[in-house]
Amino acid sequence: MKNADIAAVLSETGTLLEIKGENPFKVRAYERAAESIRNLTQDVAEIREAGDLRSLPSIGGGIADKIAELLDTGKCTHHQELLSEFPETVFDMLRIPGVGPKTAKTLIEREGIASVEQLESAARAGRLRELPGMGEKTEQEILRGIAHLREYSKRTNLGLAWTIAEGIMEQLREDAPVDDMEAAGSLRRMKETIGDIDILITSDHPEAVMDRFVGLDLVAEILVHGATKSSVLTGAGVQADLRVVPPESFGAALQYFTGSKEHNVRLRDLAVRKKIKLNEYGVFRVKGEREERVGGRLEEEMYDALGLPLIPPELREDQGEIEAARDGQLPQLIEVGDIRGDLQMHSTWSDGGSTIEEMARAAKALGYRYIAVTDHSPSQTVANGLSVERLRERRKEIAAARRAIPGIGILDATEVDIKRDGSLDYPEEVLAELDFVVASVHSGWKMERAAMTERIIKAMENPLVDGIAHPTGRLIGQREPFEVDMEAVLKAAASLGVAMEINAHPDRLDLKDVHARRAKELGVKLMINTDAHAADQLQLMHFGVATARRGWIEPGDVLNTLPISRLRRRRAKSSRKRG
Ligand code: DGT
Ligand code: CA
Ligand code: CA
Ligand code: ZN
Repeated sequence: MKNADIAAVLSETGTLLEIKGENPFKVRAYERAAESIRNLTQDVAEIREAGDLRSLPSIGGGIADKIAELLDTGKCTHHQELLSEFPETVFDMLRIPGVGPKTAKTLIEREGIASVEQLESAARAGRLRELPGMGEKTEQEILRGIAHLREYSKRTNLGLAWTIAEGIMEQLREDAPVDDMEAAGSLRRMKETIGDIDILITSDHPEAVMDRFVGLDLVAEILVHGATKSSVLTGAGVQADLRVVPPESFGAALQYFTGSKEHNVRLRDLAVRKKIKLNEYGVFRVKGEREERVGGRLEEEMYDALGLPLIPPELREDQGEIEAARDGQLPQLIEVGDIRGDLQMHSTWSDGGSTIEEMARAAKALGYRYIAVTDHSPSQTVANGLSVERLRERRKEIAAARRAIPGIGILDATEVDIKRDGSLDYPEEVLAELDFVVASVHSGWKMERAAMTERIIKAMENPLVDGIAHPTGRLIGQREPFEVDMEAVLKAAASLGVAMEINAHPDRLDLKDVHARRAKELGVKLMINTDAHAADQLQLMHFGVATARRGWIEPGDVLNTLPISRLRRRRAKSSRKRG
């Protein structure tokens, strides 16, 4: 059993106990244990063999026994018993924004609701407003939540789709006769959600590759098994299409199947006017009745035939990239190699799974020159936020890590909570002691738009704030962004010189691509950070960089492409100027 599966069982146990109205400490213990397992970088099974599960953070005796049972049998009796007490769809209901354990309990016990469909019709019929703790507003919220969920459940988050596609390609590369292989479609464009995975290959033995593909372990259902195209449904519910194309058409097919459809339609219009024909087989010059093939092996040849430079896949959305290419105005997009440091991460001091030293070593191995350790502030009690005393205490460990690991700068930093009134969760003199401060909203999601906007801008006006983390608070497919006047926030960021984060975690990608692009237009500096809660999550940076690329961002727009000396100078200047 993988760590993620064990964490899921523990977290479900906590949720079911909460619905039952069990002791909150017990509920919390399961949630913490799940979080602790999720953040581990080592397999739980290995840890158990090496010693005692109880040595893990937040794992007590009772839970350790349940983990052992899971490792031995793949099941946990306690979890199974709890599951049997509730309708099978209880977790579907809980995924609806606006339905928490308390609401679920009321719905199940009072109304006998056992599915999302039943919930929807009850809400439509106005049957929920009479229930304790609910009202017409809750009813509307639930209906909106259901609609939102339906919209997102058709698509998969980029992070999951990426992992699945990499897994497929790795296995095919290992034991199938493939030559060229490339993921196309929205995945290559790095869209935040993916409808299906499209993989293209060339091969001398297409049937063998197809057989291997439909026989992969992760395949739950075979939709099509053909000689040149196969489609499967993976266990995670994501569809993957595999196409075999002739080598001389690989570039043409890659261009065609990368899309977007809108981008391709524009290209083909352009081609027609130049008496050129583009399709998934190649690019052809039309001479009367005859067509002369001018390319198709390489993707560049497709653009070259139109007199255009190759347009990076992330830009292919028909958002001005064709005009920019024509005018020689394509941006020099940022790359992962331009990033010199990661400016948001959590250590074991708050809710992270790795020590400061482990984070620093991992970052150094990635080639970074610095990191900012941004543990949470006190009001984040659930995330073990640091009191002023503990924040100062942490400084000793930072100093020790600096001595132990030369060659990487460790910024003594925080992710400080922006309170409801826009004030910050640490006093000024404490913020002034730090090397770097990002501020963010973690509470009061449902504030009015104007109030939320004012709240964030007030935080930015504090000269000790360097940047705003995950500026809209969204969790893709799980939680809507909060209401905020993004234009006003970005304008304030530009004039105050506060950086806006592109949070690289694939469930966040916040700012999103279009907001990043607008930020750049307004002259806002961005920072691309992983918000890693364990050392291995530092590798999520490329999702943030891809989102930045989709926002036309260049290295010069991004704070963490600068050397650390410039960051320090910037902070000193900003607090002098404004303070
Ligand atoms: P998705 O899967 O919904 O996230 O988005 P895509 O872009 O991956 O779309 P998909 O999988 O339907 O098709 C892959 C690419 O193939 C698409 O981006 C462009 C190309 N394509 C597919 N169907 C058409 C079409 O009817 N017309 C044109 N021009 N291109 C198409
Ligand atoms: Ca696709
Ligand atoms: Ca497709
Ligand atoms: Zn945060």
